[in-house]
Amino acid sequence: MTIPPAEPYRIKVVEPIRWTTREERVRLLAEAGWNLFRLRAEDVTIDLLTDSGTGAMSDRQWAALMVGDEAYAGSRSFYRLRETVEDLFGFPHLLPTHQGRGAEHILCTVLVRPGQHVIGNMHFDTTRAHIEHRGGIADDLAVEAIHDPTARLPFKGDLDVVRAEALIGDVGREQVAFLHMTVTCNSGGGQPVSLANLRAVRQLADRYGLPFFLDACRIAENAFFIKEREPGYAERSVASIIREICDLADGCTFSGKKDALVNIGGFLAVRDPALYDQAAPWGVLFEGFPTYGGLAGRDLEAMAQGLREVVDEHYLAWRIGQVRWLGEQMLDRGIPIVELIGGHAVFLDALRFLPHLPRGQYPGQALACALYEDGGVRGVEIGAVMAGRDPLTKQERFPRLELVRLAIPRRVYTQSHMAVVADTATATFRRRETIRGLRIVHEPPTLRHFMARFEPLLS
Ligand code: P61
Repeated sequence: MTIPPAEPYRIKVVEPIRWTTREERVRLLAEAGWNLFRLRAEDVTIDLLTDSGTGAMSDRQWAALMVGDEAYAGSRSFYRLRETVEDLFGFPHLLPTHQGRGAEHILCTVLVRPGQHVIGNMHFDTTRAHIEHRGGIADDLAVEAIHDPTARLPFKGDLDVVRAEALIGDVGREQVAFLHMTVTCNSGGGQPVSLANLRAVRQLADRYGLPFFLDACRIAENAFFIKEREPGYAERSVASIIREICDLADGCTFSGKKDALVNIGGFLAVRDPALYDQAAPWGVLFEGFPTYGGLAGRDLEAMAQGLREVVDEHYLAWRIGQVRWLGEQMLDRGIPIVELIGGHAVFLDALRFLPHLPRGQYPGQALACALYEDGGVRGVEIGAVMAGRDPLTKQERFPRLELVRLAIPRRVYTQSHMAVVADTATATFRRRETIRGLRIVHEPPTLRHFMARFEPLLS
């Protein structure tokens, strides 16, 4: 697949960004308690906090907003979205939701009973929270290589099917609610899942009579990797690969804020009409009537149009190529990152970047703050601060990986912005020995990632 030589779009509307000075940023960091979630977005020059809901819509999506049908029941826009989802994914029954977690809420309400396991490669944190909210247990059973940032393997998002089957054997089939594969695997570094593995997951589901769902929010990016890396798929269209993935599953939860190229929206899509009938009343309760699901008719239109655009292979080649280009710049300069480079983000390895900082001084958080100080670039810590404390023992949890994610919004930043990010990371890397650890000065009882305040240690 050839990557277009420049952005495969031109810019019709612009949004100014603000360049700040280092002195300002040092002051702003102190005011925010060294927690980048507490910054005002206008004080960030290049915002790589998330690729979720931060993409740019196309002229056709903006035009689609105008034809949104705002009927409470039976909106034309709902039917358009349903047709699009059925066309692309093959799931005929659709419940729109305000975003991905709304779909997780409905699915877990219907399928998870207290004490049951939901087995996946690596559950995203909202999925895990919804499973646990129902009294369930979320098991992350991706292949071992996903924990090794230096393992250069093509499909590190795959499920370890042997361990998954052993777990089913241990707890008993009745104690498993469903299998859930996140494509690409966000929490594991945006790593793709292979079709061979998804087929094995389907066989596992069939052996035990278990439902199998996808978290499909980055499915187009995953399909692109399959085309690039999996033998036999080079000549296949991304759209047909998406369909082949979905044909293996019973349905999907979906956050439209990623691969549907919209700022808000999501859905639950299922194959089985009986499951739809069970889910729809919960949809009404949590989200809204089943033909709008907490969204405006115009949002449904924009999502339908976005799904049609995301399978454009020039777009996808550029998108994945842009993330890869940024990662390769880092590698060329000796900066430690998670390899292979994933689909939506470059993940800096804070433990190798700042080996002088002990885990208890939050090297990921310190590195994220240093990048902001050096260039106004905002990423997000994915490490001990995010993991928080064990709910029972209240002890801090130190996950095996301590990362800073630089997630690239879709169609928003140009190549020269990416060059600024690479230069900023290089400047931070050059002064890495001067970067101090942090200590927490305020810690809320839950969700400290968003609200905690820190202070740099003196030495
Ligand atoms: C992100 F820190 N992702 O990556 P919703 N599944 C998957 C996701 O990546 C995902 C959702 C489901 C976000 C946003 C985010 O604590 C956080 O539409 C694979 O956001 O409900 C979201 O989709 C949920 C970041 C969300 C967070 C919650 O940045």
